[in-house]
Amino acid sequence: MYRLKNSDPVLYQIVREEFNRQKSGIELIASESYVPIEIMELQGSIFTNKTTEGFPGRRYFAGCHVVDKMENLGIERAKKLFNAEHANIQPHSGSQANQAVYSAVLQPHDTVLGLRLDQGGHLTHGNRVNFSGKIYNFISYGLNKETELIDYEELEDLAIKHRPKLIVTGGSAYPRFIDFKRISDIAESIGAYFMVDMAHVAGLVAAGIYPNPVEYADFVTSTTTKTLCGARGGFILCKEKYAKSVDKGVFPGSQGSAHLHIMAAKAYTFKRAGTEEFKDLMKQVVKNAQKLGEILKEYGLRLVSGGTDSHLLLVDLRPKGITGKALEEALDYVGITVNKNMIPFDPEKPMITSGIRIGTTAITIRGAKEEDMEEVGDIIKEVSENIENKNKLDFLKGRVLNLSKRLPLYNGDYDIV
Ligand code: DSN
Repeated sequence: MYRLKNSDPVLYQIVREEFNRQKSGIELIASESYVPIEIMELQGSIFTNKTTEGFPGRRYFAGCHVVDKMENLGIERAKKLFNAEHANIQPHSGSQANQAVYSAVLQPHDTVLGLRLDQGGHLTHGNRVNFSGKIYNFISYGLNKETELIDYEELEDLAIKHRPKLIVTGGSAYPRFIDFKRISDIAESIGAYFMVDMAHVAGLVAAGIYPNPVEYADFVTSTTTKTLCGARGGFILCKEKYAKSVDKGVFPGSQGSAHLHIMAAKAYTFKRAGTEEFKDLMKQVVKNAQKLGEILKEYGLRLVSGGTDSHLLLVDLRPKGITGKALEEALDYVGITVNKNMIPFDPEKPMITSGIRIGTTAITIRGAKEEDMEEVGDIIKEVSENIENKNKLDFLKGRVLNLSKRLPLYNGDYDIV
């Protein structure tokens, strides 16, 4: 970044500061990953100069014969990876992918069922402060209080009672497999569309270690970040019969020009996620999450639903009498990044919470194995017991730094100069 260094040294220093933060810390935010360097190259590529609207072969701008090739390549790769009939890879984010499907099949005030945000869902699944909850009549379903799994019976009762036009599932803090077939059957029985937001688990789906929702859903939305470990954007998969309405829902329904530099990075993401190396990575991600879960349980914390089938753990901190906010801050101080998170039926407010959400994608990309999870788990335990003890936290900072050195970011093969 020598040009930036000369032309904007202030911004250059901020980039370096973030690089150092990422290098020297341990990242456990469940929606994060470290992208391959090729993704950064493509996101910073000359495709950023090109403006276009429409789809390959049907553009509103000239000079698109090259970007058409690139978009078609990305579409074909996405379809192949997930065994889908149609793919739209233009959504700028997961939220925009969801907005585009809603725009494709719903009218304002239509009724939709979605998983509650505070029980694992996502803002765009009908939260009242989000566009989804403002424009559409979302009815929320939740989890069974005992099992902390989706309450499929409640979902079915709500579906029969409210006759939604669309049922949405998937979310940001649900550690377990979702029974897509069961929800698909419910949707079919009342003539509703069925949409799965697989953003968190898309990499696991690509690797064949999480059920593929494409088999059951009319629409599948996702990001290419998170477990797919790629570009910062979104995409939609659907059956061929919905291709036209989904494309229209994206453009002109909810977006204007495409972000071609990000799209190129998505095309790379889909190729890489089909490799054996990626499958092995995803298997290790889940093994690491399960190992860390065991360690935290042994320490006396409670895992929502008892464990995980994925990259994600939702940890109930109440057995140790601490809040999500306090532990998030103390872990951040020592260099471990997590996010405070509501647990199901949480008595605390969203800015405090009784839980934290932990994901193992990023640390696994750095080469972490089960034995490293023992160290991570032990540091989390020590931090939990010493939240107010600055001297002890300062000591633990050293352990985090050692671990981060043992697991160098990009194998130490990337620098900003
Ligand atoms: N939905 C947020 C998360 O899961 O962290 C951001 O993608």
